[in-house]
Amino acid sequence: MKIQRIFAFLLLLVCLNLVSLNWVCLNTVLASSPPKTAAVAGSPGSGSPVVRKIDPPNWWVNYTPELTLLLAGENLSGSHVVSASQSVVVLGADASSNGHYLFVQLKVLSARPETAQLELKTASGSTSVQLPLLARADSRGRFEGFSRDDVIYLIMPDRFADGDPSNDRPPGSTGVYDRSNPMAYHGGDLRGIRNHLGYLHDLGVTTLWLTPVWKNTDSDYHGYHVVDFYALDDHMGSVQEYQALVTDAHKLGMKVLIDYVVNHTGPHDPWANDPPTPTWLHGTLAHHLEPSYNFSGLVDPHASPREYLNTLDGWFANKLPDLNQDDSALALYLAQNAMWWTEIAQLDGFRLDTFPYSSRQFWSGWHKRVRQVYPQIDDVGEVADGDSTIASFFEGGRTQFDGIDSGLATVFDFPLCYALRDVVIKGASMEKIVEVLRHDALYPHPEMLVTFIGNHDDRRFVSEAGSNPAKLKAALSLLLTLRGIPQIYSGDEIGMPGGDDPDNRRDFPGGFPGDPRDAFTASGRTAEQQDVFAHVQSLLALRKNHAALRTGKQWHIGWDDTYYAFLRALPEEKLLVVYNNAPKTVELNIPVENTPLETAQQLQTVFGNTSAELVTGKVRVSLPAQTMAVFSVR
Ligand SMILES: [Ca+2]
Ligand SMILES: [Ca+2]
Repeated sequence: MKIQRIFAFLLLLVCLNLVSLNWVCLNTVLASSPPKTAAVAGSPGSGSPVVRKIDPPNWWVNYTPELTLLLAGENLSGSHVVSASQSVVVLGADASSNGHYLFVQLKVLSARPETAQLELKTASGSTSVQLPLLARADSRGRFEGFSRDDVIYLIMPDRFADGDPSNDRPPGSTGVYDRSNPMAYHGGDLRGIRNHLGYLHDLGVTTLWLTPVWKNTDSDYHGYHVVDFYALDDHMGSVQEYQALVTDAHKLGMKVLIDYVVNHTGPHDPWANDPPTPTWLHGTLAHHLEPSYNFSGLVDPHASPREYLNTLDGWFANKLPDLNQDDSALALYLAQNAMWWTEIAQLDGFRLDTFPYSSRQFWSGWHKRVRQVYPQIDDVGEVADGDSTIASFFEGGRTQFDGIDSGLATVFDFPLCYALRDVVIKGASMEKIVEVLRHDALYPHPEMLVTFIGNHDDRRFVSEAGSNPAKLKAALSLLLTLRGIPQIYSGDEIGMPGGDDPDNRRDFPGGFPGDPRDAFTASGRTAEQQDVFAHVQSLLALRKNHAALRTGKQWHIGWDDTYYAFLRALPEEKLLVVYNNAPKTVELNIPVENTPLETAQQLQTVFGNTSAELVTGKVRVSLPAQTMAVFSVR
């Protein structure tokens, strides 16, 4: 059994390497059991069948009962597909009209790991392909998603740390490696992240979200222009490197989310010119809809397709081939792909890119398929809209007017992000934050919202007009005490500056050969960086030590234009958080009659350099400009 596993794993490694080189595992093992055959649609080609790529390159036993392979190559029309194994049954096969693609539907009956062999025969010849069927790793305690106990840390791997300079200029890459060019590769990779897990653990984050690590072309260092859904980018490292990163993260009690991009492919994906089915894409390179980035038509029960067609079917940035996930073959391909990455790398969840731009019917089916195998897995969707009525619409857990439950566990809280920036940086009224929170009833699970003050698409918080490190610390104070699952953008914890994209994606200091300072270490941080770092670290420790800050119900206690006081309450613990947004010290007298604080006897400071007292039905507290204090309530 163990030897079979090792053999299958070694074979997989060989396959993964060969697939990335546009070759495929060819097999000379003879069939030992009666073959199962299926007729293949399409007209015979002129030469022998050639298979260059198999998606997925392997599968697992005791996993899904059925599997559909997408083979890519030449002369695949008119094939018969024959399985050499009794435990793998060919249910059917369909070739694209040009013979470049072949879908093969399989039933996997194997109880033990094996390498399935499929023979493809046409009138002009034959070839065979191998499909390793592996044993699943122990899944106990895995695939459980994220929770309110987590804090997510967003990493753009190319800009975090270069742990392997040998992959900075991978052979065959058309990308430029140039650290002085903000639009080029800078050398960061998976090993670089793995090398700094200690730093992240020490900071206190629990979950890593890496921007996409799949294969891209040109200088698409950011990873969002995927050209192969089953390959890691050579700049990032190998699948084994990915597995090692996740394994080491898990050992530290940290989770890893995959950034999943299925609305579109990269402009150089082979599918752009040669799709596997006629309806694989919305339109063609020459004829497609212009994009729209407006979601209002999608959430409006009175809207006609005119109001949302360009949002759903338009080509993002007018250049990224828009996948038509309503093509049933593509929908299945993407669900299998999500399962494959989850299993191969033992991932904990998904960040779903450009969520509203794919059909809700697709997402609903995708979630059903993925959750049949991983019932606990969580995901967070990018719905980049500051309007809570729009953002909330996409959260799953209920059927909307269209009869569809998207299945999505939660969304990023863009409304709160924008409110925090307006309030803390520009001095907008605190009412803005209270108003966002007032809309929580629109969400089935507002407590699961992923909250943040910035990401890789926004100008750095500290570099917004009117911002400074003190305001960054103030915003982080609120972020890490308000309801939700906080997400921190790598570098914000040391106050990294940066303007609009791509300046907001500067290299993390110390992650790269020759860096003059190493901000991963206390001694390598400037006094200003250390000040922000220590602030974030202490807030994360506070959050870890006080369950009420993670899972307690949030109650408004008082607010005006410049302050906000709220309670985070569990039956066993209550914490009062008071934040002063004014540019000066204020003396607050906050009435608590008819609030859960009414019967409180004593307030004990657990964060901040001030004290508070309860005097005749009021909380009396003095707070310096743009600071927060947290009090334990007795
Ligand atoms: Ca590198
Ligand atoms: Ca789309």
